Amino acid sequence: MQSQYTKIEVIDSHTAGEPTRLVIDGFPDLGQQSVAVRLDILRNSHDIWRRTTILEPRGNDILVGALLCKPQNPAATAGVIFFNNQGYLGMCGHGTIGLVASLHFLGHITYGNHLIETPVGDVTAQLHQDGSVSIQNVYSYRYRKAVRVDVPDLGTVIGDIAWGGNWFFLVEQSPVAIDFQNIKLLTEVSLKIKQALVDQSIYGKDGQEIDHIELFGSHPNANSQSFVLCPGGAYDRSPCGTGTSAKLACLAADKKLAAGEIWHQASVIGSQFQASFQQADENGIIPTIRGHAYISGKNTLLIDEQDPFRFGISV
Ligand code: PYC
Repeated sequence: MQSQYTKIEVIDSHTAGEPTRLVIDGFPDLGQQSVAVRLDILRNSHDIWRRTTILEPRGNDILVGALLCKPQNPAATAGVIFFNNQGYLGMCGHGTIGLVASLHFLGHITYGNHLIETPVGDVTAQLHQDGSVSIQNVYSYRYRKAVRVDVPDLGTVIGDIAWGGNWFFLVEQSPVAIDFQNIKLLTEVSLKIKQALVDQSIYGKDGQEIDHIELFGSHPNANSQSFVLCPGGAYDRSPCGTGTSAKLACLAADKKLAAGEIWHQASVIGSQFQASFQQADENGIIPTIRGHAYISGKNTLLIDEQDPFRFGISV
């Protein structure tokens, strides 16, 4: 019997090692409302498309999906909805850099500034002549300082809670050295901290789940090196754009970094973002994150109606 295929068109890229799969065609029409509303429609009525695109056998746990959307604002270049193996993200820094690089690869945009609509607010992206991209992220702030959490096998861990487009628990002194050799241990420790936050009812503002854990250490050629645990249990290969934004919010609150000063944030694999901020008000900042994305594929995903795993492998 001849197979019938449904198709999804994607551009794959990676930003500082962290992959982004930009969906340019093939998802259902989500309407013309804000991307925040369209995210809810995708989550509640069409989640199968996320799973099909991102889960094995077509995707994997580290892949971040980005659905290209027509923006509401005629002055904006694009709207975007980010998703991963577990669900949806408010904002994604590496993914926005990947989006801009992919739109440039497709010939849809030129160098300069681009307004991008995300579910948690508008961001501005600047595509530089050298191919790097700067993202002026959403308003970022530290919500709570030096929060104590009791973690089984680790004891008391102290961290800040901050918003950078997603919620982060930031541990200044990682209990495990930030080293590529320690990925398994860093992941285990971060998962324990994440679970302890839930068990001890420690949340972001308005009871929102803290779904990213960030551990920090020193680095010989950067201001800091981090390990970032993403919501689905994978670690971020990049220094994490929203995580670096949360970090800047804490540095600004502690007056350890001045507005306009450059901060070099290294990831656990050694890739780097350059970051700085403008003070927005007494509580928060507007961060700018600069990085480079590389195109790694221009693909048509095929969904064979006879394939028992066509909608992805999940529990
Ligand atoms: O770069 O913001 C980011 C990010 C979030 C999750 C993975 N990367």
